[in-house]
Amino acid sequence: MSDKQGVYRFSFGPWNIDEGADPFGPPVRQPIAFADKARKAREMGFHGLQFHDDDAVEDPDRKSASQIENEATEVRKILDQEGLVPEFVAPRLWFAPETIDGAYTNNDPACRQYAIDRSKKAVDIMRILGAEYMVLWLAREGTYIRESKSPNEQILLIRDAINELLDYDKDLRILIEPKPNEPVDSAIVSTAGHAIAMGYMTKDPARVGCLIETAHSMLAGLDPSDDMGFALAHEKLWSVHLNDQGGLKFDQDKSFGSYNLRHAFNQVRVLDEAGYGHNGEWVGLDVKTMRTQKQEVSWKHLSNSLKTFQFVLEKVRSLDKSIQRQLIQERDYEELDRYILNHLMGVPY
Ligand code: XUL
Ligand code: MN
Repeated sequence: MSDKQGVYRFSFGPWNIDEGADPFGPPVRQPIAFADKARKAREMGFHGLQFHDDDAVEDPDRKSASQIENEATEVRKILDQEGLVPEFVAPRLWFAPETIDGAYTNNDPACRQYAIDRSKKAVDIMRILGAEYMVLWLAREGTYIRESKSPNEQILLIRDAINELLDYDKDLRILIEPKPNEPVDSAIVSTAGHAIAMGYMTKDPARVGCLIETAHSMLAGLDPSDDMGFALAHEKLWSVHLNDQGGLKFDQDKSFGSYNLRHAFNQVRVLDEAGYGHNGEWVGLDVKTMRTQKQEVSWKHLSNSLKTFQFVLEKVRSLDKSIQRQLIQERDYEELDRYILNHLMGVPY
């Protein structure tokens, strides 16, 4: 990696190279084997991979402990061969019939138990892979109609579930990835503020942080760089999912900076100025292959996102701080706007 990238470690998840199915049409590409994705990750300059539990062990609900151990060990071998680090494991708590009405907040206690058991399996998989932490995207914890669940009870149920996982593994660190909607109409832990407050409610707040995803902040109508700053001020920004989003639509997971370069600039600026990455924090991507892409170029959104990060990082580090300071002092923010735009466009100021 070039010096410009400094301390940053980059990752993505195997689901970020997909077959192109969407709610309106079938797959348009052949699946790519995990080993090929891992090789491609290394070739593109990534340092690690992210996992859902079933990205590592297919259908863990139907596997014994020893089957889980064997399958996860095979994945670990591939990672080792490629020199890649497993960043996290996230339990997929939104696919099984038991999670139709939520996982930890399901109205049926048997379904809630399923969600806890499945999460514990994800911890086991995490340990076999050697992943650094667990990510909880609380996909179906919320409602389609308000009267179906109590909002305060949902918060307490999620707290209790997290406490049970913290007890299950005394070294476990959990990163909550907030998102305001999709798949449910209204998610209960919807923003950085909710995620961090949830962590403080648990029995060991020092082991609960958050992961901010660009698109998720934007879907909440917020600026992702502000959300990152908020989490940094709480010392809770333990990972990020960089991508992009064209306004309040479905979760688009576009390539980083592809929609709003200035947004990308400001996210990297906030991270870099805060010394993010110096303690090993990852720069994760969560970007989706365009459905139009042919098989042989179905990874370009990843290399493009990485290139954009490098480009924007160079812009962040070459910003003339004395000009910025002076314009702030003069309170001439129109001129500051001009300076930033010129800088981003490469036009002399
Ligand atoms: C969903 C999302 C997930 C999480 C991991 O929008 O971002 O892929 O990142 O479960
Ligand atoms: Mn994500």
